[in-house]
Amino acid sequence: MLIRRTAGIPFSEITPEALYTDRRTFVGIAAGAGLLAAAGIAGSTLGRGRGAMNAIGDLGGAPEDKLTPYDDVTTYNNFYEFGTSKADPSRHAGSLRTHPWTVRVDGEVARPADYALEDLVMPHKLVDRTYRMRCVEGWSMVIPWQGFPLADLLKRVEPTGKARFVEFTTLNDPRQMPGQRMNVLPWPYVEALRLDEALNPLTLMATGLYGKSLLGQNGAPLRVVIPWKYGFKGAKSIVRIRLTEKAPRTTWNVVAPSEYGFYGNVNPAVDHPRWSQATERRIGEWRRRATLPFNGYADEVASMYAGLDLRKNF
Ligand SMILES: Nc1nc2c(c(=O)[nH]1)N[C@H]1C(S)=C(S)[C@@H](COP(=O)(O)O)O[C@H]1N2
Ligand SMILES: [Mo]
Repeated sequence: MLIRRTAGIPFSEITPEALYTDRRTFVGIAAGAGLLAAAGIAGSTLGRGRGAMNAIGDLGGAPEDKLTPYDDVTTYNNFYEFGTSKADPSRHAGSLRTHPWTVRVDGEVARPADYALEDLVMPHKLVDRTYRMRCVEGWSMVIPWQGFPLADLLKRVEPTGKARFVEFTTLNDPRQMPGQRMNVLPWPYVEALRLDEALNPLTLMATGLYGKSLLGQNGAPLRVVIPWKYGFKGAKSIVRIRLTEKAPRTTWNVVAPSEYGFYGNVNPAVDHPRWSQATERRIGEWRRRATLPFNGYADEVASMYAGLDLRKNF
């Protein structure tokens, strides 16, 4: 298999490190801006003020959709590779080494390869996308992500005519991931999308949030974000992206098929067998709010499911 590697600036030095002063203004760090310019990806995050968030998926500044504080986004996590309690990932993910990092892209593509992370990410223009995120457990957050559309990557690797699904695999390394020394889930964690879902412009490969590189607990160095689906679909710390003809087996669907379907679309009308999905609690608030069909992204995604029985295909 071809190894793609280019000498150059380490990824750690070119990842946007803009600081958020308030929810709409980025303030660049001068040194960081210089490195970004040198790397040819200036303008991805730094130097963009008002309007930076006006991409697809921007929430439009509705006061009821305030950004979830950075401290909550980085300390209240699900990442069972680092333990099953919400505080475990932020406590234990410091042991995750994210460089060097290789992502295998294979299966039904014309250009299969093992990509060094830099080479996978660098060709893409990074975008800012603030998304509502809804966990199947009934809590939600609003997170300003940085990354690039998965569609851009898929076009680059040229799916074959047989490709119908995209599978994502998380790192499997019990030395770095203490939760993997326990049998809470079959490792590695695997998730998948239909190809049309993967190509939807909302689907993001995230490399950062709040203008900072992803921390281990949020899925560094690369994770997938699908804002109209429950959080479990968004595999973290991805080492392999495989295109397939047949539907891949996905972790939570294998473990509990009656509770977690392949689709995992947010749907307040279809309850989890053990609890209602009609409402949610935004982290940082006490009141419960109504959960929206497709998590509020129906205009962008509902057409992909026309004619599908969403009670059966949950
Ligand atoms: N590899 C892996 N990916 C994962 C999980 C996990 O346990 N392992 N948890 C999922 C669940 S249930 C949720 S809600 C989101 C949480 O992402 P966050 O902690 O960045 O908010 O990650 C998803 N991705
Ligand atoms: Mo979740």
